Amino acid sequence: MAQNISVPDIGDFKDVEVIEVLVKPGDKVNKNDPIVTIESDKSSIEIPSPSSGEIKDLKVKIGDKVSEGSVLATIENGQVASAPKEEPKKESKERKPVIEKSKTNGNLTPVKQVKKIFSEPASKDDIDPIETNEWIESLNSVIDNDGASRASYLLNKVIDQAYKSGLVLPDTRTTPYINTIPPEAEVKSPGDQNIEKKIRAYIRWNAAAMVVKANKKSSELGGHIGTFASAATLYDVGMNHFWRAKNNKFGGDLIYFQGHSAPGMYARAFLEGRLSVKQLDGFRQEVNKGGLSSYPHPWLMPNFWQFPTVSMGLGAIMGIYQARFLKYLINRGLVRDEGRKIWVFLGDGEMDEPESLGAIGLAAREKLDNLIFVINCNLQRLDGPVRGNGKIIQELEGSFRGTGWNVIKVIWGSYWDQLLAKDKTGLLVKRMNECVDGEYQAFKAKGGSYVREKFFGKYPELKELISSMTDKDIWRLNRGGHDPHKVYAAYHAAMQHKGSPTVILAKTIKGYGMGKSGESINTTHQQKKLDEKDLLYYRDRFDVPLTDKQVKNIEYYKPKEDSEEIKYLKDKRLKLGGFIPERTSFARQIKAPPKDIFEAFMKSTGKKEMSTTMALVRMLTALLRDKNVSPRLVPIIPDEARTFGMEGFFQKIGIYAHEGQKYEPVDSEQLSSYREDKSGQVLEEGINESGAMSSWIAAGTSYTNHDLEMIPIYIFYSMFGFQRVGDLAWAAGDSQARGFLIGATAGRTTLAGEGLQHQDGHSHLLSSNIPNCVSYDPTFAYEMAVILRDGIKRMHEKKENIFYYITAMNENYSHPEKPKGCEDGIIKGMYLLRENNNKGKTKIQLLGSGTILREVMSAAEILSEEYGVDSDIWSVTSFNELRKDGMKTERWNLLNPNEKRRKSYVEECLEKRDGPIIAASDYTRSFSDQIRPYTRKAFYSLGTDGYGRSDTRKNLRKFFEVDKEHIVAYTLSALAKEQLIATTEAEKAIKKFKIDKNKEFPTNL
Ligand SMILES: Cc1ncc(C[n+]2csc(CCOP(=O)(O)OP(=O)(O)O)c2C)c(N)n1
Ligand SMILES: [Mg+2]
Repeated sequence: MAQNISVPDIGDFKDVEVIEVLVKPGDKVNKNDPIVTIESDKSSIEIPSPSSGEIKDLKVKIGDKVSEGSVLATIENGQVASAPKEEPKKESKERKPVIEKSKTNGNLTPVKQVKKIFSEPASKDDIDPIETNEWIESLNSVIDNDGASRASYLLNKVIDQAYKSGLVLPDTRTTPYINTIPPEAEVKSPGDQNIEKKIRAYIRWNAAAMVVKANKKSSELGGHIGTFASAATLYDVGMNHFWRAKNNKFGGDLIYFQGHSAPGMYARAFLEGRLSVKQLDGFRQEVNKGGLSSYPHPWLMPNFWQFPTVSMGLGAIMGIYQARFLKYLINRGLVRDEGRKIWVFLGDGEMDEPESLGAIGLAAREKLDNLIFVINCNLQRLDGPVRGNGKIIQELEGSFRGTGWNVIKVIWGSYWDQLLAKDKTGLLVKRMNECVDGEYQAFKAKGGSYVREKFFGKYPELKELISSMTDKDIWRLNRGGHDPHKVYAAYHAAMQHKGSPTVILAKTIKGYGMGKSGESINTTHQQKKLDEKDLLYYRDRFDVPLTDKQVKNIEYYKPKEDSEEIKYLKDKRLKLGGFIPERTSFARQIKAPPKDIFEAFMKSTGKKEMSTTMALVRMLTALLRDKNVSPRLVPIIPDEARTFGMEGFFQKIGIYAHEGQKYEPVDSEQLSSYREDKSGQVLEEGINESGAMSSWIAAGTSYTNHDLEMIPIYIFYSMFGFQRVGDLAWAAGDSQARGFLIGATAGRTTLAGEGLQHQDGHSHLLSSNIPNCVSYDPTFAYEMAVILRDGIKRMHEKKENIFYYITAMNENYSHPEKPKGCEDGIIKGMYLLRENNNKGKTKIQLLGSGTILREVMSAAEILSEEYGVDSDIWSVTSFNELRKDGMKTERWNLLNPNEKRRKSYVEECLEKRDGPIIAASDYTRSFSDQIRPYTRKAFYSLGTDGYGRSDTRKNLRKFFEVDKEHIVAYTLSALAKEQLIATTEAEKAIKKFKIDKNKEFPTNL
């Protein structure tokens, strides 16, 4: 007797279209054979036959709309005919992924519950296809009976045995070019697909409209449409279902948005009512208040953006260290483990940056299962394909799997599921595997018939497989990253995964929906103009309810507040705790330590010599005694603790190690023994300045990301600081990171033996370019102490959004007592250290900074004793700070021609002092030259321009002409030039100190 085959429970869907009828009357079908395919949103579902039998009647045709219970066909001889309610239950019971503990490794999750192993078609290498099939069948039977973990265990055992027997092992870096999660293991989205589809369409439209509008105003303004167009689904599924905002109950997930997808985030915030039309209209017009920044810049939009990501690669490394820092805070007991996640969105082209992949090993090693990378693999970057001749997804899979990440590939959308299931030859996967990205890009640019010929056409069996599909059907075969169901399932799996970080490799189409104007073509990236025709196409493609006139006016679309879309969108965010992105801080200040904490450094060290690095380390030790400051200090070192004399910290506060210490250290008896600890405080980063800097940024922004003010102190070779990680330092400024960067072993001549690559003569100039970086080059311990305490006070007590760069040297010398009342001058950048007035004759103003100040002091003695020249000696702690003050003052004077002229601090210091100025430092002349315009006096600078080289300190200072002898000779010459002494005096000195007038300028040597 014929029985009905009906549509089973398909969730929230109603009136979904039949897009394929896969059987005809008279066909014999087996249980689970597909009968029809129905389409909802951009996902398709195949309806399987609930039993075996012969199809009698077809009740539907392509184009019909069906809902749960609709009869599709009748079947005869079926043991069980249609049982829409019960049968799926049985199905779901059968298909329920077996969640077992892995017997081989901890990496298996339900998503790995494969139901099918694709066997390749019999090839000439297969000498016994029947035996091959038996192996595959037995594996399938293990999967069915004991689950995937057991199957995986057995496979691993077989592989181990093969290895022992000396067999060549298969290359298992990559898996077939299909989705990691098979359809039957996908967790279904609970969302209302129809509403979500609409919301997504409006966001897409508004994002594009915003860019096009800005460009109508001026082509200078720029913007990107294609990137967000390719990533809209990836963001929307996260926003609707996964990303939990910060509120008073939860710390919030942290999302690093792909920089140039920013228009999409603004477009959503507009629907959420967080941004106005006026603000959208102000995209990339920020000079007047209220505009929107081109990319995520917390500096420019401090209540909105959290992470600057647009410099390719930095998001990846900063995200990894962010996840690590969160674990650090948890393991140190400073924040609760709430299961917060760090999501990092990246472009596939961006993955070529060394910073993108450079730290993935750390993420795996540290088992950062709070970290999820989503790589938007639209196969294109700016100029063209990312890997025209290869497959970026496979390449990245190999890299990430190789380091131990959980990899989830989301390559194909639901439309492909039934094709893959129908393909019994395995040829479809074979074809998917063999096509390169250059071809995949063309498939999406050239249409259905092209795909039929070029993709399916290669094998007759595949052509046959799609013979009943129209070109339009073929064109509709979607990519995983555009299928909200596939994306949901992947995100869900990533959220559940334990023990390692997850990367989701989502295949998308660049410029998705842009049609001829920019879909999947090489110029997509820079497409920022859409003409009327393009805009109308875009509207139609996504069904945006705007009239032609509204489209021509490039109006934004926002449904009414009480519309189901807006209600839905807001409700989803409400359930997830609030809006994202949003930048806030509820951190409490850290009370600066009492003034006397550094008392010991205010006194003379007498005969005892030490370097400023040593002094600094002692200060840190003192800070570790302050109960407010101590727990918040985050010392960060890239494998140079011993160089800086910080090995004592190992025992004292421990080195952070998420697994504690599994060995007895070789030096366990020593006080400085290498102690690793789960709650260790020191971040010992290894030889990894970019990683250390990323850790520093994470700690320096903890006040906003974790509402916990921390004091990171990152100590590095000054030459491997700004020069090496300059872009991260820039991002730190943008992020408003607070903390200390210590450029140790600083100076061109102070670090004597190390040579050209180590000797830094310009880091202060690099730091001076970062607007919110305050930098100092102190000479004496008391200066360092005053600066350090002031820094803690300004940044961590008063919460100023600045960070400090302080240089510390490794030259040992004795330190004098702090002169009275110089604190203010130390902080402003210069103070009078000493006056030599004994002869009461010609006078010179001598300015010195860092280690060269001591050469200046010696020179002053010689000048006084041997040449009768008096001097004032100024310790310049910061030429950079002096310049800032000078610039501001000069600007004010120019703006106020009628007002009484103001004096810069430099001018105030020097105006009543006689004689020309000689300024010397261990940095290039441009460092001290910065204050030249504000001194209003004859000014001569001495510095270390040129490449460093190894030699003794004395020889180096002679070479760069910053030793006391050169300072004396040049001073006398300057006085002669100013006609304050006879030229013969200068000539005599030059001769006396054997200064070679014919020596080349050091920059040429
Ligand atoms: C360090 C750096 N170099 C170059 C750029 C300029 N740039 C911006 S986007 C882009 C292409 C990005 O391609 P991809 O990462 O694949 O992202 P998609 O737009 O395709 O999603 C380039 C080169 C940049 N922003 N940062
Ligand atoms: Mg790309």
